[in-house]
Amino acid sequence: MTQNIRNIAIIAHVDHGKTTLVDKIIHASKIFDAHQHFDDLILDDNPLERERGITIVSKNVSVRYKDVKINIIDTPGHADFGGEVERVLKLADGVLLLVDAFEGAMPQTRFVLGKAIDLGLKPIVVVNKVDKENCRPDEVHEQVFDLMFNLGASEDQLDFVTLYGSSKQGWMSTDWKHKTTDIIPLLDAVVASIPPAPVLDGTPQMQITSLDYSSFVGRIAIGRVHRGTLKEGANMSLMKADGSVKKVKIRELHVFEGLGRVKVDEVGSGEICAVSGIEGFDIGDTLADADNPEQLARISIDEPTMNMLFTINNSPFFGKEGKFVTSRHLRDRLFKETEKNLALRVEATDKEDTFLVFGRGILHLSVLIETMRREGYELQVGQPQVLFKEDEKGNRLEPMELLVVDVPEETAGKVIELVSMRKGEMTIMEPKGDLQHLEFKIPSRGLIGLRNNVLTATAGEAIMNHRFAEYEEHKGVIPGRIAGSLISLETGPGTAYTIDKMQDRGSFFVDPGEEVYAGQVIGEHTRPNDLTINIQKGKKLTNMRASGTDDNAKIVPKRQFSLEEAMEYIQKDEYLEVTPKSIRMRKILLDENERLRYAKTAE
Ligand SMILES: Nc1nc2c(ncn2[C@@H]2O[C@H](COP(=O)(O)OP(=O)(O)OP(=O)(O)O)[C@@H](O)[C@H]2O)c(=O)[nH]1
Ligand SMILES: [Mg+2]
Repeated sequence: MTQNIRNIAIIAHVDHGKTTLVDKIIHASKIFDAHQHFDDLILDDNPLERERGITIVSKNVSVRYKDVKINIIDTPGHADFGGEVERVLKLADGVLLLVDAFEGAMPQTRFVLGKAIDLGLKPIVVVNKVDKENCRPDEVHEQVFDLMFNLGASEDQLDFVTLYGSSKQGWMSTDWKHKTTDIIPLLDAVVASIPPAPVLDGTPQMQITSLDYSSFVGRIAIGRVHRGTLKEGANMSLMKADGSVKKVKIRELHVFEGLGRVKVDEVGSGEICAVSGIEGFDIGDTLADADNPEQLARISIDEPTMNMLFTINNSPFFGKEGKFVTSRHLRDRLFKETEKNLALRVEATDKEDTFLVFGRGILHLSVLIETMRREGYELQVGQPQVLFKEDEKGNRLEPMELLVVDVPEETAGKVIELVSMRKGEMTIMEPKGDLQHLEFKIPSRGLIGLRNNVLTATAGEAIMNHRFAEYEEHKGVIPGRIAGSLISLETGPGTAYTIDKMQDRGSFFVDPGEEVYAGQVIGEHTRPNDLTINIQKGKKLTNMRASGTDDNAKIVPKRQFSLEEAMEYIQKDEYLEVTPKSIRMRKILLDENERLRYAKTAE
């Protein structure tokens, strides 16, 4: 059985068009194989991915072109999921590096390309989105070449093929000025320049690089058969990190075909497959011969950089909207998540209803929170905390990030000021089209809440991207949110009359008539201190009048927060209350006197 396989991973910065391209490749392959049929060609298939337009988990698909099977791994571009990309690169012999023809190489491009170069993978560069106005394909091509050179690419890697085109319009070409009608030039390049997966003979070996979960068969191990052949029903050895070897048995084998999977009896060296029936595996384990097991070099999983406290909802409004509200529910759900969410870690605390959840960033954690609230959970989370480390001398180290901001020239000064206040140091400032391109190194702590401020200062024009760089010596105190909170003194709906009267105190997060509780954060104070106010008193009946009354007319609409914005907004002494229908901010201590007492003892 000689197989002709190409294994490629598609990598890029977030939004540069990976998933769109994979969709188009699948479309195109239909022409070559009449036996395959497809349903909806939407690869980002979970509801959160669709809504946000981002890929959260990588996916395997496969197409046949000429007599070659091309396994394609679509990867997420957001930095929070970078660890996932690093792992799945192990499945590939080559990468398609996509770069936006206007934006050029961005932080995540550098990161993923660096990993691919280190692993010795052969790249094909796709300068995408050449349909965009003001794009600069030639400049971007040169930039990618320089980047690869600086990343230490070999002669062979530097000798890469470049294609230009538009995933969205579904065409690729070796010359961006000569538009084609399809993406065939790309498939031709893959077949010609990506090395075929080598077929290695010997006892079977497969490293488990990712996993899938099915409620019927449980956890499914995904990996590439490195050597030999895997057979259905075969007894195997599972080789663990601690050196132990477990006897396991392959229940079923699947390979990827189109958007789906097909069951097969055996899988040969070089092919990517999904194995069910393996109990107790971890990522990085090797599935090897039953009698003569040999381990493959382990892969490491990204360490978390951030944690958040998760606790049950104990606000006065608890249990009104959710189905799952007890600490038992919360515990089970969180630990279940760790079975498939590899970069996530959950630790119990000395309080039965409180857990520390460790993740790779705000987005990583917010995806979990959002998923839970959709499933019917109620919970509260605390302010996200970055994780510090100590070096051998006992110095405190903190995570630093590379921050890139593209911003109209007239607001660049404001951005630099905001970032500097948070201990960010500018490393690059250069023009990029009509924009200024700024690069900084900034403590991860300083990034929390920065986006809100930068967007306000630039009237929403700034494009911000960041990713973890390294740990460095702690940079000292960073000023937090400058404004204090407006806190409700009482429970009940706020009246238009009082909210109107208090407009000069700050901006509100609630509308007149909205139920609030004592201790809830209902707005942002114009001054640095917290202010507890009564918004329920006076002229209650005015609420009953039709909107458009004098009181209502003058009231600024409430400020709305997305889940992530709210996570970045809350302070140390505040919680975010999350239910299927609501996101509220609150003081951990709801009672004003208790807060005052606590503040005294803290002094
Ligand atoms: N103008 C233009 N837009 C494109 C092109 N390719 C993709 N897009 C758009 O860019 C956005 C992001 O595309 P995706 O394919 O989801 O990007 P991605 O790289 O998979 O993003 P992540 O998975 O989140 O990293 C979508 O709105 C696409 O419609 C292109 O060639 N030209
Ligand atoms: Mg995608």
